[in-house]
Amino acid sequence: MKIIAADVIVSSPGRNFVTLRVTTEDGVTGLGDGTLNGRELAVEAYLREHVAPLLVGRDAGRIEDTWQYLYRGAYWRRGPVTMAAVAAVDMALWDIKAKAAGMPLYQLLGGASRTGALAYGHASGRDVPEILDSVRAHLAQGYRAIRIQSGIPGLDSVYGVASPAAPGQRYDYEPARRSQDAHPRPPEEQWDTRAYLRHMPRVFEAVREEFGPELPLLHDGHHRMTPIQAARLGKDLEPYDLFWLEDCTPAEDPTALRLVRQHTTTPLAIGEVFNSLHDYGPLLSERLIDYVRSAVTHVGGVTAMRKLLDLAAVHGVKSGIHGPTDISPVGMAAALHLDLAVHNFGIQEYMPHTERTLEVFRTSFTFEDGLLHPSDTHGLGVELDDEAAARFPYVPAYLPVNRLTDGTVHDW
Ligand code: EZ4
Ligand code: CO
Repeated sequence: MKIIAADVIVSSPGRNFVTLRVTTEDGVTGLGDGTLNGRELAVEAYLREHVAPLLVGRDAGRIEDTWQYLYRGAYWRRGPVTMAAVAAVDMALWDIKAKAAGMPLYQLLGGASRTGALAYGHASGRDVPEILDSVRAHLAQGYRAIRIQSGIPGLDSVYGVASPAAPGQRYDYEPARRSQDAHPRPPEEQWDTRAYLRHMPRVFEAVREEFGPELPLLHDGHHRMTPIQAARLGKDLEPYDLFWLEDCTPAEDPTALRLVRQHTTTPLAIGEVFNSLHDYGPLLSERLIDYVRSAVTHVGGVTAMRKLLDLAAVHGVKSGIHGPTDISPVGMAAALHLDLAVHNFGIQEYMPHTERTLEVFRTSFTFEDGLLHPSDTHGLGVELDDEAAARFPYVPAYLPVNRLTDGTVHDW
């Protein structure tokens, strides 16, 4: 089945998404997600200028060969822009293969290993009463596992804390700030690690006191601690039995986790900013983490994610696929097919997309009783409405930059 077209669609139904649509001579189409938060137009240009022309005329069925051709064949391999582009192609080709086979993708990946994928939701608040309300609201929506992020006394705005919802509105969290300015600057947030380290154990103490020992609780450190600070937080949170502590140190130095691991039994997760299996370095072979956090969209697609999860399985490490709203519904669907199929599934991050996003992306996956299911629709199970997409053109939007209270730039 020859590829006759590869079109890039950038749309902004509430936030920006980069989608690749591959069309074959038989009229079968496949979608892939190449969204890279705040750098969408770089992926668009990479796909349009350097990848799409290579796809036309290729056999859509040769997924592994196409992956290797785009990865190894480019000489300049890896990097977030390149790998998001490779991922978009890879997802689209798996979508086509599964549609042509008349199956949902998870069947091609070995079939279902479970009835659904345990999802975690995102509770947050500026203070403990707001957090407890947010946890209650998530439990009422059916979530069976919950991430907790908290405001820090003395800091105005902190990663992961949603602004309180207006009456009747959803409690949304979206870190990339949109601007109609053609060349906007990223917004800035403030940070103080010592204040954070003092405050978080109190937050988890209050949540456990209110909701008991059963509920799986997660927390994201978002790359802000030094190894010794992360070791201390892991230790201080041990009484509250976290499901995981995510991204406790900056991810570019995987060896930092050796020190953290020596000090705490709090399970560790890392990898959302990784764009290659090789970024994990010794993390898997030395068993320095418990969950891999890569996104299908950023690690190079279904092909790369399957290899990563198989390598993780060899070392007893489980999946925790990244699933914020900056992963499009296409990337989310790809994650759900893998979640259903692989043996070493751990948990799936889930932040529902807005109504507006779902006008552009027609999804079929379901969320029921805390479990996600990709549905039995053939392929990935997501289609893109071109007319709706055209109504939402690109809007510049950037993630925040973080500064310490003295002005020093810090990891966000
Ligand atoms: O900040 O996806 O675990 N989830 C996260 C996300 C990331 C955003 C960055 O684009 O850390 O909220
Ligand atoms: Co994270």
